[in-house]
Parts: sequence; structure tokens; C-alpha cells
Amino acid sequence: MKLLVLLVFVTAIHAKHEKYSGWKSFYVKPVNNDQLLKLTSRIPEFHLDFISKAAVNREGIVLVEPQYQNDFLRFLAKEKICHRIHSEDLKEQFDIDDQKIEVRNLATRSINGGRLPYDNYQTLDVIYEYIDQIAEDYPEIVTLVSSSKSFQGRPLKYLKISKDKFSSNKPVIYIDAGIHAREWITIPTVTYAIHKLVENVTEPDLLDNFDWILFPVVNPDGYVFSYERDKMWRKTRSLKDWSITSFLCRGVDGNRNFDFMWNTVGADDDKCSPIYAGTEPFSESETRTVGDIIDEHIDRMVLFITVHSFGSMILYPWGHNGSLSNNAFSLHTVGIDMANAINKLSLPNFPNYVVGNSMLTIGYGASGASDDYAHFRGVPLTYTFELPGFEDEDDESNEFTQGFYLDPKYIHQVCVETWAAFVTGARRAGELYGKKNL
Ligand code: 0X9
Ligand code: ZN
Repeated sequence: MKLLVLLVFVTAIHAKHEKYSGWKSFYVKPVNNDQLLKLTSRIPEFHLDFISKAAVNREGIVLVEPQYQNDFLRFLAKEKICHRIHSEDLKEQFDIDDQKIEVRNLATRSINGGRLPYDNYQTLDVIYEYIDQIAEDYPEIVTLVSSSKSFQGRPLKYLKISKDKFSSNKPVIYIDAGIHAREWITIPTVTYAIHKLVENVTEPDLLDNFDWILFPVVNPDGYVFSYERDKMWRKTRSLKDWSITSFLCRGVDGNRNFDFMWNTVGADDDKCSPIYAGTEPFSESETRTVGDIIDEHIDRMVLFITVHSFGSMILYPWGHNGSLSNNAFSLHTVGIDMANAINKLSLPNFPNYVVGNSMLTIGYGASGASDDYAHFRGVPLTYTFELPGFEDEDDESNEFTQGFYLDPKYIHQVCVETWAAFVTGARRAGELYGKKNL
């Protein structure tokens, strides 16, 4: 029976991922700032799509469409930027990845006793069922908010977790994930945080001293589309009008749609671009929902974390031009503390986290992002996490080498280590800003 299911599945997926036929991906490693900036300055010209961020001496992974590959390789050779092939053909690699995920699903589905397993990526339905269940089982401390809807009508669900229903003016910690559809690994880190705050409490001070807002899937339409149809989908799924280009090129990059320096740098006016900023700031109901949460809790919000992937980085404002905010010292030192908490727990075959201003670290500016917006509104500590993506290639036990998923066998590990950073960040935020405006 299992074999039959697998056969049907394998036939179905061969029709998928056609769009990526002939695309290649490359590892690239700039060894100094000059090389990093030369590389990132060519993003628009070669339509480069970095799925894992490069930094100085940090190898990244970039997707390149067929028509730009020769020029891109010539450029790398001319600038002497270290590179090597990651995948010769993205479609083929995606088919292989899908088969591996499905084999893992078949192997693990029957033995998952827990409510939300951390041994594989989950469908939106399973994630939403968990969120609903937690709210139902812990009504004293958990409030489910699902009043707004995504473009396609899915509820945007987040949890408010508090010992006294947000009534006693404690500092608020906000964490979200999944604004970029394809960054699947980000979502379990936030459901795991819910689990640690509510079901398996080992740090009781976190609820004694703070109120929490946890928003695991900011962009559910995009997640479903990426999960079911186009693995590399990044944006929302909105349509602005009924024209053919709107249908062919849907969606807005949620992390270019916030109302701070909107559409000025590292964003695109072209609807078809993966970094399309939208028709205006907050054009998307998904980003408006995040903006409304910031508005509602601005007096008490002391820490804002938006979880992305990949790159093993903790990034802070300002991301549009690389300048530092008045709060840069705290941003940097708390960032270092969070990174150390992760590095202490992380596996030897993953790189250590780096911490820094986002533009200076990844070598390109991007405006209209949620971390900058929250900081601009007055949240003292705001961060983008780029979770770890790719382990050391020499590890022969890594069956997923060259794939585009973080191997599901690492999901639990990434959740545990990221939770350690959330704990450290919350405690440090409490020490520094616990009395904010109270
Ligand atoms: O480009 C982004 O939106 C983030 N990287 S990702 O690969 N996950 O897409 C980085 C955002 C950093 N923050 C700002 N530029 N403000
Ligand atoms: Zn992202």
C-alpha cells in the first residue's frame, strides 16, 4: 500500500516544479566586504535570489535563472569570488526533495503520538489545529485572536499568552514567523515557543514577568502555495486587479510592505518581482495585521522578533541604509547574548550565528521591513533572525545535502536552540526596558 501511495506521488510531482527546469543554484563565498558588495549590487541585474544569505566569509546559496547563468559566472570569475555549484537543475532537485519528504512522512506519520510533531514540516491545517487546541485547553492563559483574514480568506491566527489577560502592564514580547512563504523552518520555532510557554514550562519567570504575542504563520496563503505548488514562493497571494499581469504575477513581499522608507531600496515596483513592495505601504492584510498588533501594544512592546531563513544570523536596524539607531549598543549586545545562547546548543556541523546591522551584515539594504518599522515606531529591541539552513557538506550522514529544505531531522534541534535565544532575549529586554512607559 505504502509503495502504491509513493508511486502515485512520484508520478504527480514530476509535473511539478516545471518553472525551475534549467535553473541552477550556486554556493558563493565573498571573502571581504568589497566582494560582498560587488555580489549584492548585481542582484537586480542577474535576478539573483539568495535563499541563504552570504556574508563576509560566510557561504551563501543563490538561485540563478538559465538566461543569466553565463553572465553571472563570468562576473564571479572576473571578481575572483569563490563559488561552486550547489544544484545543476532546480526542478530535478525539488523532485528529489519532495520524494525524500514524502518517504519521511510515510515513515513517521504512524508513530507521531505528540500533538504537534517536530520531525517534519506540517500542513497549515495541522498547525492551525494545534493553535486552536492550545487556546481551548489553556483558556486561563491563552487567547486566540483570528479576527483578520488573509487575501484568500484564511484566518490570520495569533495567540496572546498572559497570566492576567494582558491586564497588568507587563512588558510585551512579540515573535512572528512565516511572512516569507518558503521559509518553512521558521514556523515550528514559534509553535515550539508556544509549547514552552504553555505546555512544557521550564522557565516560569517568562510568564510571571512578560505578556507574549506569538504569530506563527503571518502569510498562510503563501505557505499553502509554497507547500503545495511552488516551493520557492516568497510573497503573499494577493491580486490587485483582474488584469492578466496581476494573475500571472501575484503577491507582495510582506517584508517590503511596512510603512518605513517604503519602496526606496532593495524593493521592486515590478509586480512580477519576488521583492515587489506592493501598491502602497500596508497594502496587504497580512502586514496590516502585524502593524495593528504593534500599534495596539506599542507602549509595552520591548522585544520584536521576526523569524526568517536562512543564514544563521541575528540582524538589527536600520536595514535600509546600514546606519545605526540610538539604541545600537543594546541591540548589538542583546543580539550577541541571543546568538551565544544558540551557539552553545548548536550542532558542530552548523555555522555559528553572526550578529550585526542587517545591511552591513548581508551587504544589501532592504526597506519596508517589519523589524525597521517596529523599531521606528518605538520598540527598543527589534530583530530579524535568519535560521540555519545548510550544514557542512562533508557530513556523509546528511541525506539532504544539496536540497532546499533544512533536513527535517534538524527541525527539533533548531526549535530548541532558537527557544534558548528567545528566553535570553526576553530576560535581557526585561532587564533593560522592563519599565518602559509604565
Ligand atoms: O530580505 C529580507 O526580507 C530578509 N532576508 S530573507 O532572506 N529572509 O528574505 C532580511 C531582512 C532584514 N531586515 C531589513 N532589511 N530591515
Ligand atoms: Zn525571509
